[in-house]
Amino acid sequence: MTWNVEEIRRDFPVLHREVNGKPLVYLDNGASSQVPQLVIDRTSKYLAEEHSNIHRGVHYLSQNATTAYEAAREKVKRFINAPDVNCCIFVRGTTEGINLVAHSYSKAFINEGDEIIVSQMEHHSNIIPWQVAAEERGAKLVVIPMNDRGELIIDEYENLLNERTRIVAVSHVSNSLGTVNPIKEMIATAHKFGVPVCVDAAQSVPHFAVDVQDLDADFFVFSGHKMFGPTGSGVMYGKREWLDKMPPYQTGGSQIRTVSFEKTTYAPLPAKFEAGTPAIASGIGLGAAIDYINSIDFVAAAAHEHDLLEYATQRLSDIPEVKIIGTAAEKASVISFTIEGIHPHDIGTILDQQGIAIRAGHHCAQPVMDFFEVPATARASFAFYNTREDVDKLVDSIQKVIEVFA
Ligand code: C6P
Repeated sequence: MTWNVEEIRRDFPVLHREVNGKPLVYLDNGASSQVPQLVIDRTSKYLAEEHSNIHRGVHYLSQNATTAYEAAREKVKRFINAPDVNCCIFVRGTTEGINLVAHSYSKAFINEGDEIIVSQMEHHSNIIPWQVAAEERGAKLVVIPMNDRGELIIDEYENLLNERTRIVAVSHVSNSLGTVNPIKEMIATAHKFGVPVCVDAAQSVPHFAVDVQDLDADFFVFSGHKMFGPTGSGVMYGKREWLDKMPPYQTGGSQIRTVSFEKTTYAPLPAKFEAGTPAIASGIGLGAAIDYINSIDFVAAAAHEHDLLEYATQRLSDIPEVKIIGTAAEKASVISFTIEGIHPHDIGTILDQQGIAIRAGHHCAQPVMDFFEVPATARASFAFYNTREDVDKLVDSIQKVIEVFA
């Protein structure tokens, strides 16, 4: 099946607006992807007709909302092929999900002298929670290095694993470089040492199908707003063998079995990790985003994105002043680049005047910037609704930026 990008674009209302008097060219999907009408409609239907608190009401609306929210959890289960719906914990996003794992897992399993492995290309959300956990537990953070192309050095990773390693936390796809890590192999290697792996999947789920059982991931965390869903939605999947032994991250309403002033006992999964009223509309919206992904040809979408990546890489490589940061053999549709003598913020600002949205900055990955000895990069990140014409506009505008600064 060929990819009909024009038809797909009709599903996303925002793509048809103008910005600064120019048709919007949205190339900041790594930060947040756009939302299809289906998700907008489902979320507003909930807010207009179904809104109520969940898991606690005997009245019609509450039961209805509970059913819709739990149906979204079922969709999540099928989307990642989780073995058990109750191991899919709703969170506000990847950041909250990783904080949950780092806090709760480290309390149960990490002690003085233990080691936590992260990688050099991690987003701050997959560094700092582990750094804090290491400080609190007297453990050490160990870092998998990468090469000049922005690929993890797998031989070094294998050497870092040892009997002190308690967990590996690594991204599936790097947000700043686009690198797709060999996560299945990395998990298999960690498991030889009996070590679980927490996968930051924020940048993989929007681009290709995932299967947590095939990967054998112990924890798998992602955000709804990067996969065509609303902000405030996200998922932390964990294997039951770990989740059952981990203490709650937050405590309060909805997650208990019994409470007295002497002692509290906790509800079974998933409630144990879902204290308080959740982001109900966002969770239902995430379910609708999964419906949307299921309604399109996701394999053809990935092929289309790959074509955009190759085309953009080729066109940007033809500009001598442009340097692409991150040239891994396996990449998702993310291109970071610098232009000699021009700060990425200036690039981003001038492109914005042309209606082109990219991201400029350190992308919450300062260790990556340090490695490549740049303060920041400009980053174009593509989704399946982008076109070769978007790439042409990006390239033309970059040429103009270079002329302005010449
Ligand atoms: N990256 C980007 O522009 P939240 O903000 O919780 O939804 O996701 C955090 C996060 C964690 N891991 C990775 C790999 C990410 O890319 C992100 C978010 C955005 O690249 C905002 S910094």
